[in-house]
Formats: sequence, structure tokens, C-alpha cells
Amino acid sequence: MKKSLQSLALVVATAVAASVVEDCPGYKASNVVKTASGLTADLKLAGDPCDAFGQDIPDLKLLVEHQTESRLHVIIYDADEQVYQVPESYIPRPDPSEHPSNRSQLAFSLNEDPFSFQVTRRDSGDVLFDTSSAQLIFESQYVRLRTSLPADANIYGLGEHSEPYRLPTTDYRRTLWNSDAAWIPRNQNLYGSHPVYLEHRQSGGSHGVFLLNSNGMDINFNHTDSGEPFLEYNTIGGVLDYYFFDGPDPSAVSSQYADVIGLPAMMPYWSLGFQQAKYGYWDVNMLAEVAANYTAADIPLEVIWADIDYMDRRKNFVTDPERFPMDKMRELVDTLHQRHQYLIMMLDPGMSTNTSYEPYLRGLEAGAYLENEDGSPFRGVQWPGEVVWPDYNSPEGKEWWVQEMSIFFDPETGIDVDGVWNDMNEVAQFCPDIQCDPKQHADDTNTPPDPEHPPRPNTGRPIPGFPDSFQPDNGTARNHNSNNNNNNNENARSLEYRQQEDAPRWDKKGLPGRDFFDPLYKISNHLGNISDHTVYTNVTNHDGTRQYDTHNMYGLAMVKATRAGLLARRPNKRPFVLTRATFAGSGAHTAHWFGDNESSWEHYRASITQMLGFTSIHQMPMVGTDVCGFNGEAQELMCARWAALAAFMPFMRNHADISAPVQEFYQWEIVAESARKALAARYRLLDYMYTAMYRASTEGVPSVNPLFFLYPSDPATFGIDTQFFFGDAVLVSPVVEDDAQSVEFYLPDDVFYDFWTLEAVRGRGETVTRDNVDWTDIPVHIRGGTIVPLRSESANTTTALREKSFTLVVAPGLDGKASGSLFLDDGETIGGDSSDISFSWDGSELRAGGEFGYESGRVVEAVVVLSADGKETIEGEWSLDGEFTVKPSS
Ligand SMILES: *[C@@H]1O[C@H](CO)[C@@H](O)[C@H](O)[C@H]1NC(C)=O
Ligand SMILES: *[C@@H]1O[C@H](CO)[C@@H](O)[C@H](O)[C@H]1NC(C)=O
Ligand SMILES: *[C@@H]1O[C@H](CO)[C@@H](O)[C@H](O)[C@H]1NC(C)=O
Ligand SMILES: *[C@@H]1O[C@H](CO)[C@@H](O)[C@H](O)[C@H]1NC(C)=O
Ligand SMILES: *[C@@H]1O[C@H](CO)[C@@H](O)[C@H](O)[C@H]1NC(C)=O
Ligand SMILES: *[C@@H]1O[C@H](CO)[C@@H](O)[C@H](O)[C@H]1NC(C)=O
Ligand SMILES: *[C@@H]1O[C@H](CO)[C@@H](O)[C@H](O)[C@H]1NC(C)=O
Ligand SMILES: *[C@H]1O[C@H](CO)[C@@H](O)[C@H](O)[C@H]1NC(C)=O
Ligand SMILES: CC(=O)N[C@H]1CO[C@H](CO)[C@@H](O)[C@@H]1O
Repeated sequence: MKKSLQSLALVVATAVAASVVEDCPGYKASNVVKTASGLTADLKLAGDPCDAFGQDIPDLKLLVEHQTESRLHVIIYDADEQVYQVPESYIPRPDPSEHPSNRSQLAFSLNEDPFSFQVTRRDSGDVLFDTSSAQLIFESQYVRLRTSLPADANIYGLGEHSEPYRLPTTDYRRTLWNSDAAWIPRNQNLYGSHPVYLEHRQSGGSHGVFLLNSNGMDINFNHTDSGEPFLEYNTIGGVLDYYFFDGPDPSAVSSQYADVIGLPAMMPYWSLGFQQAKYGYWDVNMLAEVAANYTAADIPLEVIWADIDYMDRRKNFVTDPERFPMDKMRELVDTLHQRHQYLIMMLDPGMSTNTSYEPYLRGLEAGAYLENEDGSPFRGVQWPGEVVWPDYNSPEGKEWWVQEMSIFFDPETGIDVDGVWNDMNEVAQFCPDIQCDPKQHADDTNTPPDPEHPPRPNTGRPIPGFPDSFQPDNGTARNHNSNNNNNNNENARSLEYRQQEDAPRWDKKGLPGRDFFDPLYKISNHLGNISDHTVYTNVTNHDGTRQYDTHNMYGLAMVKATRAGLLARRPNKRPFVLTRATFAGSGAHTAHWFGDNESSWEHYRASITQMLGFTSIHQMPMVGTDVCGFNGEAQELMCARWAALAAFMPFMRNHADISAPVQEFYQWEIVAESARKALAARYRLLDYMYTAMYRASTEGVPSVNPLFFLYPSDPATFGIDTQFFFGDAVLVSPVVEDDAQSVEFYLPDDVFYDFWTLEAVRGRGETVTRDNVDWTDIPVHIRGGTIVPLRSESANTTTALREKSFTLVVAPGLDGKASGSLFLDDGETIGGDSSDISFSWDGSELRAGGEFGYESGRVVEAVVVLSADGKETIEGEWSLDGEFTVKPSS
């Protein structure tokens, strides 16, 4: 969201006295000791300190562990263990090794003097990582490590960014420092930080490199004077904690990374339904009206969202008593639930300091907030004016947050919400810099309740399907001024904070004596200095670490607390959290959208590259974009195309800014038609996608695949980021040019089947052109060799969808065979019964086997076998609660 930050096209002085850096002496290894799983060594500064951006640390240690056959852990840290390391409370480390190094696929070799190391593939000898081209620099506020790259390396990841999926590798910088980034500017740091990349080689497969370091950093791609390409990490703190993954299949790299940072959370079935939001739905009537309008337009809507509009003067946990009165919000939720629809509401991290605001006061009492040296809460400015921010990583902050959620979202007295949206958690703050006086700034920027939108009892129009209180005043209107927020008082009084456990111990809190505002090495933060527009980096967290070191993980800690709050209310149901800020490991707790983009063709295209980064590298399978764009005015034809494209993205939500005109799909007939058609396809594919989400959450394989993940030896696929596989069988090739009606797309050397007509199409490893693509159409193909389970028909809610029977589409590959799978459960219960059914086609017979723990009561009513000669449909009634075989008569 939202407040446009002036484009601070700041040229930060990163240019360094190169001579100084080049004078750095590097290190010398000694005392090398082989261990069962690797080795340890001491590293000593090899000459006079250069102190380029701080003080050189003279004594380091190296630890190398072959943790599994495919994972190598290499950490370089200070001998005193004072330098900050990422606390396990954010990212628990994987269990230590048991695998001796001689079974590892990766080999580590050490050069002792000057110190450098190489990681190679044991079988082929391919060099994957080689630090010999520049000296290691390890200082108090600057750490540099460089690795050589092959020419024209194919590198992916290092998000969050709005660049092409395959990153530029010449004179290119990725800065990792979570920031508010209105208009998702190119070549800048955005909302999330994921210091992980995958490199793919045509002959050698893929490998992955993860640097577990949460400090601000620049990752530079460049060439040496003699033209050798390299990738260089420049971080302003922390240690060099690397994990190398051997792949060699691209999706194996994804899985191996998930083993370290955690598998992604499984999402509820309903969250794959279509969702609508807007900043500027300024009263509760509007939420009901939008839902009713979707029904009238015959477009399935699963979830309606409440942005900060619902809050009383932008305060968390209190509704605007006039525009969103509690009693009517409760009626809204009840009605939505009866209609099998859901409500998601926003919670921001900034808590108003208004002294009559009880949730804030309870947080004070609980000691929930980030604090200044004197123990007073650290203050800044956010939507409600002057605010304080919780320390979500502390037991105090987390437990208080869970309690506030349980009060506000109490099904008996509050809002029985279905999911929570966390925004502004980079942290974004409106005070621009450390000179800012929050009180003054809040007074200057505070917005009173919107005078253009006075309270109103109803919309003046009937809202079919909603209670009387939403209907035009015909004598039934009530007094909506009743202030609901007192509902909470009783609960509030009985609230007692449990005795807090001690904050988790973490010794590696960071070196003393650092400059937290103005380190000598300046990362290229597009917002300026590192404390600009965020919580000041000198603030100490409850566990003794500093925001300087933990800034990038604020959003991660927040979503963990929010998830805990949802679980406390509904202990056995999968929570749904959506976040803007992310870090490595966030996928284990939350979904993500790509922030505040623009209603433009450029961002329509960018949404594909952003999705691929998150699903294939960053272990965040549940992602999507603001459909039709957030900022600016959505054009009809663009929105029609975008509705179709987004129907093939895991998280599908139309959302727009308060300043943007309305853009619900029903606003234009051609958009409505496109949405109806695309959503019918999406819903028929919903169980197929749900199965892909299940694989992501149990195996770490992508929910959406880039083409090269499935065709890793076809170099033409390496740079493709305008097409993708939804799951691993459905190839989506949208029209991508502005206002175009034709598209050129690539079909690998394989057999495909048109999703809409089921006709076979032989791919030749060439680009094909499709002309006259209707505004409501999108080219989609099924990959040969797959079996796709479809619901036989769509429905207007996922609840209704679950009643439908299945049709299996068998799409034989070039060898005449096919396989697929279907995961079934009740869609929401954690650890509930489930079936994991596998389908195989050997050229003459379909077999369904696997595990059948969930009684779905559903049947397969048709098997459609595709071929170059046309399709054959076999009808019948095969229960999905057990094994079966189907043999066509021909
Ligand atoms: C691997 O190393 C272990 C001891 O670390 C040894 O027992 C085993 O025989 C070795 N295996 C091979 C294949 O060299
Ligand atoms: C790449 O190297 C050139 C020449 O030294 C330098 O001007 C440029 O800033 C470097 N780019 C990055 C991203 O480091
Ligand atoms: C709902 O539809 C009605 C009738 O077309 C229209 O007047 C109204 O503006 C729509 N409301 C919203 C919130 O889209
Ligand atoms: C779905 O369709 C049914 C039957 O037409 C209708 O009764 C129901 O209101 C619709 N639900 C929604 C959420 O549109
Ligand atoms: C605090 O909140 C109360 C109740 O909403 C309001 O009347 C008062 O003006 C607020 N005080 C400040 C300083 O904003
Ligand atoms: C952080 O810096 C601010 C501004 O200089 C100062 O007022 C505050 O005391 C510092 N806080 C800590 C914890 O050092
Ligand atoms: C960054 O901080 C330094 C030192 O506090 C200050 O001199 C400089 O003006 C700041 N830069 C910006 C862009 O605010
Ligand atoms: C008026 O109230 C009745 C129920 O009391 C309700 O059925 C009706 O929809 C309301 N609105 C209109 C426009 O009649
Ligand atoms: C990714 C992308 O296209 N970003 C654009 C967002 O919008 C701003 C302003 O229009 C552009 O400058 C960015 O390039």
C-alpha cells in the first residue's frame, strides 16, 4: 500500500576508494582439521588491516559440513562469536550432519594461503563456486566474498525484484533491504529479501547457493578487468553462512533449499478461489454490494477483503463505529459464511499511541513494543498517526498480538474473520529520516475520517442476498452509531498476561561499537539511508539484537505471530495470512502478493517474472499480483487479459488503490466475460492446483514451473518468463504485448494438447504464432505425458465445487504414456484424513492407485484419452475412495 514515497532516485555513494579495498590482505588458513562430515580451520588476517569500511576482524573460523549427500554447509565466522548471526527463533537450522563427506555429491577444496575455497561437483568436477578471484574481506560492518561465474550464466532468484526472471549478469546490482516500494521500481530493493540463487547449466544441471544472512547487502554482478564474470556479496554485517545445493534437477534445488528454510505452508482449499479487494471500500455496505454484484454478474467470488478503511482512524483491532459498526460487520460475516464466502481483514504493525486506545495500552502493559534505550517504546508515524511497533519475535510481543487477535476476532463478540492481511511490515514508516519528530510529523500528515464519505446506513440500493440492515431504509434501519468497541471491554479486563518465559537466548547479538545509522559501506537502498522510512536501525530488540541486523526479518516475525493468532482461534484449521514483506523462510507461514504495482501492460508482464521467482526459487508457492493493477486506471482490454492470466496464478485477487477507479471484473462486459471463462477453467483445475500446492508443501517442488524446470536441456527455455507451467502439466502462454491480439510463444520439442479444444499440437522446439486471440481468450496447453484431474464442471463457490464429479484428461506423451495425481482432503483441517491418488496410463489402460484415507464420496465420471487422431471419452462411475482401472473398448 499506498502512500507514494517520493521517488528518491538517490545516487548513494557506493563508489569506494577501490585502492583501499584492493589493498585488503585477505586471510590465511591454518590448523585445518578433518572431521567426520567435513573440516574446520582457523583463518588469520594475512597482513596489515585495510579497515576499508570498519575494522578487519583478525581471527575467523571456517566450518565445512557435508550435511546431506546434496547439501554442503560452509560458514565463516569470527573466532570470538560476537558477530551477529541470524537467531534460530527466526530460522531454525536444519539438523546437523550425519553423512560422511565421501558420499556427498559436492566437494569442497581449500586453498590455505591466500585463503579461498571451491565447491565442485564430485562426479563431473564442474566448479560451482570459486572465491579465488578476490580476497575475502571480513570487517565489523562490511563483509565481501566474490565467486567467479561462467560466461553468460543463467541465474535466478535474489528477490524480491521486478527484473526479468533470468537476471542480468553484467554490471548489475541486487540490493536486499526490505522497503516500501510503490510502483515496484525496476533495479531497486523491494519488499522482500531472499539471498538465494539457482544457477542452471545446459550440460551440468542446476545448483543453488543460499547465504543465510539478514543484513542489508548489495549483490553485484560484474566483470574483472580481464573480463571474467563474477558475483560479489557485499553485506554490512553478519557472517558468511552458506548452503550449497547440488540439484542437479532444477526442482531438486528448490526441494533442497526447502530442507533448510522450511517447507511452505499448505493453504486452505478455499483460498484458491477468486478474491476481491479495494482500498476505498469505505463502508460495510460496499463490501456486501460488491459480493452481491459478483453474484449478479455470475462471476464466482470466494473472498471479500477489508483494507484499512474498516479501521477506526486507521487503528488495528477497532472498527470505524459509523462506517463499519461491529454489529453490521458481524452480520456481514454471518451472511458471507452462509453464502460459503470468506472475509479477510488487514492488520498493520504500527499501533496508534492514542492514550484511550485499549489495545495499545494492553501492549504497553505487556511490554510488547520495540523500545528505546530508556525502556520507552520507540515511536514513529504510520497510518493512524504516531505509532509504536511490536517486537513480534519476542514472547511478549507475540503473545500480546495473539491475545488482541483473539479478542477482536472472537466469533461470539467480534468478527469471525477467515484470514489476515499484513501490510507495511518492511517496516514502512512515514517519518522520512532520523531527524523526524514523530509527534510533529503525525500532526502534519494525519488524515481525519474521510469527509467525502459520510456514514450511511445503506447504499440506497437493494443488495440481494444480504440482511435487512443492508437494504434501503424502509423502516428497518437501525442506529448504527452504537459504538461496538466497548464489546471488548469485558474481555479486556479479564485479560491477564501469562508469566512470560525469558526471551530466547541468543548470544551472537552483534559486535559492540558499530555505527547503526551511517555505516561506511552504503548499500544502494532506494529510500536513502538505512534508517530512512523505517524503524531506526539502532533500536534494540528484546533479545538484544539490533534492527540494523534484523530489519529484513520484521515481516517474517509478524506473519509468524499472525499465524499463531489465527491458530489460537481455530486450532485445527489451516490459517491464511497474506504479507507484503518477506524473508527467506516466510513461505512456511504465509502467502504473498507483489505489492503496489501499476495498472499497466508492463506490470501485467512483470507479474509473471515475479511469480516465477517466488514459486520456483523462494519457496513461496502461494503468490499473485494485484489483478488489473493497483495504482492508476485499469483499461478495459488490459483488465480482460489480466483476468485470464491471473486465473492461472496460485493467489488470485483483484485489488486497487483508493485513488484508482473501480476495476471489479463486473465493471465491463468484456472483462466479465473473460473472467467467467477463465474462472470456469481455474475452478475446474482447482484440485489439480491444490495437489500442486500439496506437493510444494510436502516436497518443496514449485507450484508454478518455469519452462526450463521441465525442459532443462533446452537452452531456448532458459530465458522464458512470459510463459509458465501452472503446476507441472498446464502450459500458459498469454498474449503479452500491449493491446495485442497475437502472441508468439515457444513450444518445446514435445507433444502438447490445446486445453480448450483438446487437439494435439506437436511442439518442434520453435516459436509459434497465434493470431486473432480473442480478448477473452488465453492460449493454454496440456503437456504430453500427464494426466490432469478436472472437476467436470465449475461452480460459483469452492464449497459447491467440492460436490462436483471429476473428469480425467489423459494426455499421452511421445512414448504413449502418461501419469498424474490427485490429492484430496476436506480442504482445511490440519492433519486431517487425506487421499493421495496416482494415475497412470500405459498406452492402453488407466490405473488409479495410491493412498485412500479420505472418503470424498466423489467419482470420476469420464476419462478422456487424447491423441493425434482425436479424443476418446469413456464414461462410467469410478469411486475416488479406492483403486480402479479403466480400459477403453477400442
Ligand atoms: C566413507 O567414510 C567412512 C568413514 O568416515 C568409511 O567408513 C566408509 O568406508 C567410506 N566410504 C567410502 C565409499 O569410501
Ligand atoms: C561494475 O564495474 C564497473 C567498473 O569498475 C563499475 O563502474 C560499476 O559500478 C560496477 N557495477 C556494479 C553493479 O558493481
Ligand atoms: C453494484 O452494482 C450496482 C448496479 O449495477 C451499481 O450501481 C453499483 O455501483 C455497484 N456497486 C459496486 C460497489 O460496485
Ligand atoms: C451460487 O449459485 C446459487 C445457485 O444459483 C445461488 O443460490 C447462490 O446465491 C450463488 N452464490 C454466490 C456466492 O454467488
Ligand atoms: C484519541 O482517540 C479518541 C477516540 O477515538 C479521540 O477522540 C481523540 O481525539 C484521540 N486523541 C488523539 C490525540 O488523537
Ligand atoms: C538511536 O538513535 C536515536 C537518534 O539519534 C537516539 O535518540 C536513541 O537514543 C538511539 N537509541 C539507541 C537504543 O541507541
Ligand atoms: C544519511 O545520513 C547522513 C549521516 O547521518 C547524513 O549526512 C545524510 O544527509 C543522510 N542522507 C540522506 C539521503 O538522508
Ligand atoms: C425492506 O425490508 C424488508 C424486510 O423487512 C426486506 O425484505 C426488503 O428487502 C427491504 N428493502 C426493500 C428495498 O424493500
Ligand atoms: C517493474 C516495473 O515495471 N516497474 C515500474 C513501476 O512503475 C514505475 C513508475 O511508472 C516505473 O518507473 C517502473 O519501472
